[in-house]
Amino acid sequence: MPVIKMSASKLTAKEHEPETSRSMIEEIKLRKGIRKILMAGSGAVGKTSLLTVLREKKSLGELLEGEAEYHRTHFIDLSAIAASDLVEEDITGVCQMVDISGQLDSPIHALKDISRTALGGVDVVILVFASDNIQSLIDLTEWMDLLTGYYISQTKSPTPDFILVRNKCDLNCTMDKGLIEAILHGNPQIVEYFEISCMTGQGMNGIKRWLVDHLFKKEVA
Ligand SMILES: Nc1nc2c(ncn2[C@@H]2O[C@H](COP(=O)(O)OP(=O)(O)OP(=O)(O)O)[C@@H](O)[C@H]2O)c(=O)[nH]1
Ligand SMILES: [Mg+2]
Repeated sequence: MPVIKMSASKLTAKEHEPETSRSMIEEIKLRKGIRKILMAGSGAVGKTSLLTVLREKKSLGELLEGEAEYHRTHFIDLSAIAASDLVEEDITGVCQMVDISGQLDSPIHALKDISRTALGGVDVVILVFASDNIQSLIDLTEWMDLLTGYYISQTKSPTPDFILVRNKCDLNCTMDKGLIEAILHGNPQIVEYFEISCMTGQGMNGIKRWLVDHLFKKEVA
C-alpha cells in the first residue's frame, strides 16, 4: 500500500490565518494565563501517557493495575491542566494540552486537516520518543520538518520552544547517543532535554518544574 507522506509545503499552503484573529487569540491567551502545549512524536511513544501522568499526578504504574494497555489517539484530544496542579503552588494559569495521533501517514490527521487548531498559538512543543524504539527518534526529524515549516510560514506569530523527551527509560534500553545529540543541536533548536518514565514517574518533576517556570513565572517577573 502506498504511504502518504505529509510534506512541510502541504502544511503551510493550507494556512491563511487572518492577522486580526491571531493577535486576538494571543491577547486572550495572555490575559487568561493560557499556555498551549503540543505533544508530538510517533505512535506508542507515550504522548497520551505523559499527558495522563501530568494531569493525574500519578505514574502509570500507580494508575494502571496489571497490563498497561495501548489505546492509540485517533485524531486529537484537548485537555487542560491548571499550573497550580503541576507543582502544588499558588500559580495562576492553565496549560492547554494538545495530544495528537502519532500516525503521521494516516489519511486523516490533525496536522493536515485542522492545522490551525492543532498548531496555532502553541507555546511549547514536546517532542517525545521512546527508549525502546530508535525509529521513533529518527521519525522526529519528519515531525520537526513539518512543524518548523508551519511556524516559518507564520511570520507574525512567535515560534514555540521545542523540548525533547525520551520516555520509557524504565525499560533500560540503550540508544544511539550521537543521534540524540544530532537532534539536540539540529533545527529547530531544542531548549531542554528530559529523560523520563511515565511508568515509574521518573523525571516527571523536572518537566513539571520546567513548564511552570518557563511558561508562567517569566510573565510575573
Ligand atoms: N514501559 C513503559 N511503557 C510506557 C511508558 N509510557 C507509556 N507506556 C506504554 O506505551 C503505550 C503507548 O502509550 P501512549 O501514551 O498511548 O502512546 P501515544 O504516543 O499517545 O500513541 P498514539 O496515540 O498512537 O500516538 C501504552 O501501552 C503505555 O502504557 C513508560 O514510561 N514505560
Ligand atoms: Mg496517544
